[in-house]
Amino acid sequence: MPADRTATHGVATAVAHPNIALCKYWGKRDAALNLPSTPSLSLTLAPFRTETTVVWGAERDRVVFNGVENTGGEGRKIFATLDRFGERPPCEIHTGNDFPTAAGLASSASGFAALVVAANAASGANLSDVELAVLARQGSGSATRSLQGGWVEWAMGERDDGLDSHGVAIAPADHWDVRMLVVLVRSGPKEIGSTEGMNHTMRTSPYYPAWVEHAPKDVVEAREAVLARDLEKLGAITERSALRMHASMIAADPAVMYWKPETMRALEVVRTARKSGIGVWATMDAGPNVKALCSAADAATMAALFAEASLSAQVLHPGGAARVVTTAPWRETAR
Ligand code: 2P0
Repeated sequence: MPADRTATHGVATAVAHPNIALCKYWGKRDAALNLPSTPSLSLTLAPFRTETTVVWGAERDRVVFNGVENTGGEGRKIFATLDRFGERPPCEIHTGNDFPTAAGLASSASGFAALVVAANAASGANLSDVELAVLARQGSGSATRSLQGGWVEWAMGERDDGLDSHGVAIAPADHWDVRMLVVLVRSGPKEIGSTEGMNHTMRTSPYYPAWVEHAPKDVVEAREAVLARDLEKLGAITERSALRMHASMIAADPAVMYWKPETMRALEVVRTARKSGIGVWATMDAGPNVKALCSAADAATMAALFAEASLSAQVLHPGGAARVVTTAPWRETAR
């Protein structure tokens, strides 16, 4: 959906928070349009954030990531996303995360959400929220959920063109004051990227059809639990969605196995705490790190329990939508 007109020059900076799925996305029904095989449901989380500046009209296409020029292939998806805004001049992207990148902490979600919001402002394309959510999805599926704050559902959609498959807020960040603890087991990049991992699971796992069959019901029930602020119900769905997703990848041939010994240790802390009466449930993404969902009141106790097991946890809380923080008229600057 190229815009009719975009600016020749413009600069804008946007911020976005990552999101963690409570009901996971793992697999694509259309690879070209990046349409998912299942619906998913997530919580956008602060204070982790990506900040991205788009210079629309630069000497050449260039990406500077955390202060270092990116000369690898990662820029390809970024510029493909900018191409979808319509005819464009060369662009410079300055982007950075204040949390580990590509470690299963949803950096591509906040990254592509911040990118499309900044590009929309810098280019003057003035696309609607839905148009931006579709562009973010094409960049990286989970990014369509980081455009919105709080509790977000991403429908599979029914249309072949995918225009009905994008993140939609079901409740704002202040609807429910829960906490997500991130237990950082490894901060380096994951061994297998999400896209590759899910494509391989789709092709080779005999458990993949079962994953796809059961996921939609989880999303319906999770939505009800969010709206009713029923942590026990949401927690149970959250943990089983993550474990079923991992079961489908572990059953791939060869297995996609993100788990490390500390992963098991963190999961054991969660299970033991739950047996002792604390309302806490685990989730995991495409990496060995464990996230634990609990009430605001139990977050400090859970952080202490992880510390006792020699695991360090950061406490995140519901965060707001992706947003423009500054725009500036273009001017030539010395580089
Ligand atoms: C999720 N993940 O729902 C799931 C759970 C990882 C595990 O979305 O191929 O970077 O770019 O659409 O969004 C990570 O995959 O994948 C992801 P692409 P993406 O959060």
